[in-house]
Amino acid sequence: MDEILQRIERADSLLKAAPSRREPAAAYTRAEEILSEARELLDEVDDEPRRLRLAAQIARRMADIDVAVHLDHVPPPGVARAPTDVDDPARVPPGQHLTPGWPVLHTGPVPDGDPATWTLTVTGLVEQRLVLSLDELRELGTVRVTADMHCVTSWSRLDNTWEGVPVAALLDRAGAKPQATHALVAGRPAYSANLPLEALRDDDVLFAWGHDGAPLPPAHGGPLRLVVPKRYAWKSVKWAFELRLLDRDVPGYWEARGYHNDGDPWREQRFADD
Ligand SMILES: Nc1nc2c(c(=O)[nH]1)N[C@H]1C(S)=C(S)[C@@H](COP(=O)(O)O)O[C@H]1N2
Ligand SMILES: [Mo]
Repeated sequence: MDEILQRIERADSLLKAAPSRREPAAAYTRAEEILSEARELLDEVDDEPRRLRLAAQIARRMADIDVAVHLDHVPPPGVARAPTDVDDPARVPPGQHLTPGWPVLHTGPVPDGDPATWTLTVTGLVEQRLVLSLDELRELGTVRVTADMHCVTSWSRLDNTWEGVPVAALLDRAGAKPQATHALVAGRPAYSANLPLEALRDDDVLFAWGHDGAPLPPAHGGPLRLVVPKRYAWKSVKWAFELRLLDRDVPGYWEARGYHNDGDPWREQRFADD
């Protein structure tokens, strides 16, 4: 515990001093290393609520570092500018700012995803387990949804037009068993996010293969990603390969590492201790 708190304190003093340093990037990199060490030590904390609180403190600082050094708010080549001149509080959740670009954020390498062989498995508490190709997903009913994307690191990208299949259509096809209440969506290389089935049934929640009229770029989760516009973007699992229905809520990758379990941007549910 103390070793974790000591590292958080050291990271804080580095982060505080970083902007006035001659080489701020070096200070951020060092702080990131120290916070990674702290995160590894979390496994030794047995008290689960305390572990999650510490994880939230670490995750919050890591998100600040992402904003300070990793996020380039210029649209990369081939990505259309998203609107940034919107000043409507009903459109921009608290604490968010608009970016014209589309930052790429994920852990691990971008997996090799051949659209011709990619499959999505619907399993767990279902009447019928499904393994569907992209063509089979399309046949279930293609829709387009225009929605905003809100990342917990504080950028929002407005007006994304997603093309995909509603998760509700998949749930209807597979048949959720009566005891199924939640789901875990898994993505490559080793990622997941949890949601209540009710949230997945929302009509803006899709497994998407298209974005703004083009195939979803590999860096953004192509060939297939989950899109959950009403939650922070970490719930929008890229390179999605499995939807597993459960009779309980099982935390996903970030939910186990200090992010909020629900992640509603309008309520600023960023971290586990918010
Ligand atoms: N498979 C996978 N999906 C993922 C992630 C990841 O690490 N792996 N990161 C999530 C996070 S934290 C964010 S903010 C969004 C970013 O999506 P983007 O890169 O298309 O902007 O993807 C989410 N989906
Ligand atoms: Mo994120």
